Amino acid sequence: MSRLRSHWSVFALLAVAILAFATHSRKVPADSPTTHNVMIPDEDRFVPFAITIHVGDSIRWINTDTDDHSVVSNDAFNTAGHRGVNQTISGNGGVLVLKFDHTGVFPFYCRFHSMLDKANQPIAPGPDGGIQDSSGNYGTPMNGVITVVGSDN
Ligand SMILES: [Cu+2]
Repeated sequence: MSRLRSHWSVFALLAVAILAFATHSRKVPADSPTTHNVMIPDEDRFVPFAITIHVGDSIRWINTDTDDHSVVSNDAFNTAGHRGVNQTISGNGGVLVLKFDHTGVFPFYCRFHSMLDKANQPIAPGPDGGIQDSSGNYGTPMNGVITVVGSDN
């Protein structure tokens, strides 16, 4: 093979490799829809507490506790859609899936383990509400927050 032809085949091979890489990269966009799990363990909490997802992604809440829990949206601060959510997730494997098509913040509570007013706003834990432990102290409500980034569909 001549020196010139050899250079050309190396160039052609490189071009094919770059093209294949570029095509492959385009087929796996960063915003391909994903379903993220938020677990409820054998305790009154959501894990993770805070999660950031992309527009078009879904959240799947899975209740592995023996008690029922719920997802209630906070209307005042909910900019990510799904206003007025009030869904029970049964104990021992209950599941709730919500898809998010808008950017924003979605704070949510469990209505059984938070003290909420009529507009689903949390009321500060205290003598009038909240979770009271055996020693009489009031703890934080069971809640979590989803931040949706990207561009609105
Ligand atoms: Cu709960």
